[in-house]
Amino acid sequence: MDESRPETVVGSKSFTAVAVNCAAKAGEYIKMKLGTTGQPDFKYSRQDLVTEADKGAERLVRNLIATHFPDHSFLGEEGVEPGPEASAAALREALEAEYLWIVDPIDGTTNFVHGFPFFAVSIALARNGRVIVGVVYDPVRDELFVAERGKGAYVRGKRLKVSAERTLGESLLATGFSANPAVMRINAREASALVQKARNLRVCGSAALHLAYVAAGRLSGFWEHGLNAWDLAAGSLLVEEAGGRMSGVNGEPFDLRVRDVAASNGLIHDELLAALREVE
Ligand code: 2AM
Ligand code: CA
Repeated sequence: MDESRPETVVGSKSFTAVAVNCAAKAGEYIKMKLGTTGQPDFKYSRQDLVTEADKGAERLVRNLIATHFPDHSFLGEEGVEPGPEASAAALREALEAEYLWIVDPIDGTTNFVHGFPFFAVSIALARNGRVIVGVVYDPVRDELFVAERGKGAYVRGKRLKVSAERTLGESLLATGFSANPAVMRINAREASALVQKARNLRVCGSAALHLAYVAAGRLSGFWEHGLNAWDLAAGSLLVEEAGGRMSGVNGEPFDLRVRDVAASNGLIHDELLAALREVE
């Protein structure tokens, strides 16, 4: 027994085991709350919603992680003031930690509020600013997507692999509409242009699940503007470990500070970025 560790530390569970356990527990909790949370509160705008379920699930995950790893830092969507500037500032500070857990208790809150069954718990662990574990859990389908850096990405014990489409014309794409009206207008023009080039376009309302679907080969590519680290951290590792590519929409290398993001099977990435660049 290590005397220097507080009594609350539970054994030597692996980071991934804790992430999986937290995601499963939080997923069960939000599924139980589905349809019972009443009116949401507005955060930054009338599109930016939060419910008691978001706050309760985040508390649950934060407490579980603190039990296992009391020295680790924690960045959760509900612990940060609303708005892009506050998010960026919180992330800058948080990334200085050696171990940082990045948690979105419900990615797809608007869907959750409306009972549209496409939302997920997203939990990632970054070491010195680089994601090393990522878990995205869809409690409705009971699909838990998990990745460890260098060890691949899995769902239900099956290794994930991105899809094989080579052109936009054969691709099923997804995007997400930001709550910011100016960004939404740009995004609407992009969506209009891209849907004409691709096989089709989906806008399902959870960036974390869209990324998991790119990793699983169910979507060929995805882009969205104005995302936060908690929307992206876990899903980005799923995509990379499934053989896909992450970048900024202008082609810059992906890291947790990038907010305008493209993800794909790799094969269509340059064509996707070029098509986005063409949009006026
Ligand atoms: P959320 O449900 O956790 O808020 C949908 O297009 C994606 O954008 C979701 O991942 C959603 O995460 C995120 N999102 C919704 N409103 C947002 C906002 N105001 N700022 C940043 N991201 C937002
Ligand atoms: Ca989110």
